[in-house]
Amino acid sequence: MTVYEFAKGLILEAGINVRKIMKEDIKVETKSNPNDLVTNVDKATEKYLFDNITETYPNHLVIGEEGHGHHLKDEVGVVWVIDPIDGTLNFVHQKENFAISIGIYNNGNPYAGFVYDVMNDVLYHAKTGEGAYENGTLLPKIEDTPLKTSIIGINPNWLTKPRLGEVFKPIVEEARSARAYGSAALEIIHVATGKLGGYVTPRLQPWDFAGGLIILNEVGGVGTNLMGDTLSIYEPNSIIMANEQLHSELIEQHFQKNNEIIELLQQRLKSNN
Ligand code: 2AM
Ligand code: CA
Repeated sequence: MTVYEFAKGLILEAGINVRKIMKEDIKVETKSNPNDLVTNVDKATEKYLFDNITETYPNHLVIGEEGHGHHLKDEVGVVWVIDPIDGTLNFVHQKENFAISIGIYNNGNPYAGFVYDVMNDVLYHAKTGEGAYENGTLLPKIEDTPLKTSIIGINPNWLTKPRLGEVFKPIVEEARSARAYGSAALEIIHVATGKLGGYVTPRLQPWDFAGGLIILNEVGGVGTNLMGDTLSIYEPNSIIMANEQLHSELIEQHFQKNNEIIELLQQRLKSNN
């Protein structure tokens, strides 16, 4: 069995377990602040993924959100970047609109990405160079769109921030409209399926974007930080995921114009890391 086939089976099994345990009892705890939640399901699912990966492949490394993973800086070899539940607030409040996300990198190169929309039982998956799939169906390449006819994915909370609001408000004003789905992995998938032209956010952790980015790249989409730099799976970053045309337009017409604010944001991301 290839690593790709193993990962595909594993994420589907993890989803079955999530659907089972969430019917019983969801125990919610807070992390860094009252709105930063984690549940017994996040923890159990990360442990399930971590144990299965490391038992099957003892030399593979894992980066995960809830503490089971290794703490890596730039290791060589195979690295799995996993989020057991992406969209924990949706998981707790809505019992839907959340995903399990896995990105697998080999010596820093993208190998395969998986985002499992658990409640809809839809698995998005891609092996680098072989296209992206929604369950068994090959996804077409996404189309270029200018901002004025695009729907943008953005969390409205960012518009309330004094300096970042200055950067993001004109984007929302110029776009056809804006949407917030509450799971970064699924927002990236919505870009990969053409439902959104792009998704922007000032801060994501690697496990929020690692799987989705590989899928998006396979359909011709582009993912970078807000300065247009390549993303690393070893550090948090600001994020733009979009079709190629919209990506260039947002970088050139919006983010470069605000380079002082964006540079400050990048410095903060580095110092908090
Ligand atoms: P999570 O549910 O795995 O924590 C919500 O807008 C999206 O952003 C979710 O994908 C959520 O991931 C992620 N997120 C929430 N708070 C975050 C933070 N402080 N830094 C980075 N990502 C965050
Ligand atoms: Ca998570």
